[in-house]
Amino acid sequence: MTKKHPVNEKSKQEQLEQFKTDDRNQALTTNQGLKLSEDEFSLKAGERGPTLMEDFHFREKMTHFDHERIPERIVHARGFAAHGEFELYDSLSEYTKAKFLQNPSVKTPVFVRFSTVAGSKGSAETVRDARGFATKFYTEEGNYDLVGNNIPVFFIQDAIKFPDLIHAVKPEPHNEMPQAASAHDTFWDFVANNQESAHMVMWSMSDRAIPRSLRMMEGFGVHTFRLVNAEGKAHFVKFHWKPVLGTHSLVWDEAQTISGKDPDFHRRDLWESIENGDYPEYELGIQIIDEEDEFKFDFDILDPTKLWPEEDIPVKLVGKMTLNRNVDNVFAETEQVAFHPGHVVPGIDFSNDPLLQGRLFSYTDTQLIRLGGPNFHELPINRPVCPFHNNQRDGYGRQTINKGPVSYHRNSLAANTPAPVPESEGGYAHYQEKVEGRKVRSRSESFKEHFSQATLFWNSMSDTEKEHIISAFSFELGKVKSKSVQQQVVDMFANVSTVLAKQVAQAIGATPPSGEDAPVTKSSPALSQEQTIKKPNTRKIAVIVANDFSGDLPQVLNSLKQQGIQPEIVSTTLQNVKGTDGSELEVQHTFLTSDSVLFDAVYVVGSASADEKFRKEALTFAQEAFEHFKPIGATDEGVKWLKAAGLDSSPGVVTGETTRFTDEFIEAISAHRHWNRHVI
Ligand code: HDE
Repeated sequence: MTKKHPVNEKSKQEQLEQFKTDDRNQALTTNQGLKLSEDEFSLKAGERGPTLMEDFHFREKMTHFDHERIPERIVHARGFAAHGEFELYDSLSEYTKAKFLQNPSVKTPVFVRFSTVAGSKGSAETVRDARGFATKFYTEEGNYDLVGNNIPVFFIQDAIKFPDLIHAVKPEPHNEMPQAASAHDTFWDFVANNQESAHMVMWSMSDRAIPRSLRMMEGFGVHTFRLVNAEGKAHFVKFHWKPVLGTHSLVWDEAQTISGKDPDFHRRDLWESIENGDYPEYELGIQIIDEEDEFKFDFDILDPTKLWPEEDIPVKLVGKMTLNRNVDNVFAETEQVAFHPGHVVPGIDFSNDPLLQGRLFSYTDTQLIRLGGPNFHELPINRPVCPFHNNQRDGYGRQTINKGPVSYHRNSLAANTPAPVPESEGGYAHYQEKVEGRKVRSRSESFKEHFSQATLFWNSMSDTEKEHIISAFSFELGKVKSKSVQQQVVDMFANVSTVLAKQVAQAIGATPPSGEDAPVTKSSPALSQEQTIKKPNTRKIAVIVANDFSGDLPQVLNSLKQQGIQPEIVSTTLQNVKGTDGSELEVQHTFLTSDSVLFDAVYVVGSASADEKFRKEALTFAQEAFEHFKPIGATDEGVKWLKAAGLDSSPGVVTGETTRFTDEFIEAISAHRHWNRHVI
């Protein structure tokens, strides 16, 4: 009988607890446990003399500090994570034998890391980029990692091109500019010369690349995987995460301002939501294709630049993930977590997607340099919750103390253990797909059509979404210096839509394409965010209040809170504001410390005694929110101010003159943006 590793018999949370330490109220010691009497002065030969070599305390402290940094991730460096759990709705035994997908009463602990792709570790979070959405399920059969993005397709079809893509999008090497941005020559040169990128570029130029919140974006496994059931029958599968709050975005001007006002906008939002008990939730969805139907589609299901339209292959919602616990230490957990698409469990297998196949190599390789050796699986955040035993030994930072003389297979001295487990008893056996072929460096003909789904995406957008895409291309290409690259991109995207290409050409001074778009034959409504779930929950409202506000205000704020809306008071100083009836409100922000871009809506209350400066500050908030198509409410003096500024009678602007003010304001907040507003 093998003895279980004691750590692994615990739940993930209990397991992590064992590694935690609270340094508060403890004596200060060296790492060897020696109590220290002093921590401010190095040991010197005389008060004004040189520091002595003998000062082991100084050397230990300084050496540790000197070595505190590890390499940031080559991609997805800027990330933030949280713990949670996954619950299944119904058994998926029809499709897979994965144990965590059998029993709805089992809760599987998860750790999810969200990230941007291109920016360095300290870069702003609301940049235009894909977002990583990586989930580690700590299952009883080992860790399963679903390492996805918030965009369902990718720029390239073969992993061998990944270094080229990333070199092109990262800051240009001669001057290391621009940070966390694709709006530069090398990225667009790559796009124009690697036209398989067309579909993903359409997504990157859309609102999907500037999510409002990590809680409000979809996740996609991107590749085609396989689910295999207990009878050995396989189905092709694509994985989806659907946010319960719907899929929502920022507008570009707002996103850029937030980058300066709060570069931590997304992590703050996630952190605060979890602290407030507004736990982010995502439903897991699967699309299934029978193996027999592999060739029934007008695209190759192994091509990662193609999605499976939801209208043709419905997404079945199979479970829900809830993120309910913030990390205790970002380095120990978020930074040291090591994801890998090859961390699978029995019942989940790969397809021959050449992008996926290459990823199966890259992720372990990158951890070796990033986490300093082959023992990263022993780090608390990476440990499975089930036992793990093998003949691997030693290496930097090894923590496990493996007992006994035997560390090889096959052996007789340890009765040939640790022993392989038959498939029937839970041993992983790769799906026996029949494969044969010549060794070739080439691409399948079925991968060579790059524009039909890019066009499907364009055709599925609302007019507003199309405008945003045109503006995004115009912005990005407007920053490109090479006229030739600009023209190449315009010519390339004429294959998607001449309407798009003509408008972009006009904006950047390139030659527009001739011709017209073919009539629309197909669209996929699921691709448009216009169709998404809209709720008022967790929307943050700036309530602009001065002393002598009307006594009704606390009641209005309570009604908003009952809908899950989060009003936060903004005023001139952080002193409490007082109402005419003597009530007081705590102020959370001042005009100096906050800005309308950090809120989902603005509610101008003011007061008759507020001065001119206050009125101007309040109107700056309202004006900016107006230009970002956000809901605006006004009561009391605020109504007069909005009227005088001409902001009162547009869609999504609700003033206290209506008797149903609170209800109408909640409706306006639930709509999120009012695109039919006329903004100059
Ligand atoms: Fe990754 N990717 N990737 N990627 N990826 C990494 O692994 C790579 C791709 C994704 O929060 C790296 O641990 C190759 C697609 C996420 O820790 C690295 C290719 C998708 C994360 C790597 C791809 C992803 C990574 C860098 C082309 C969506 C962050 C650090 C074949 C399905 C995980 C690390 C986290 C991270 C390689 C393409 C998602 C270098 C070679 C497609 C979410 O191994």
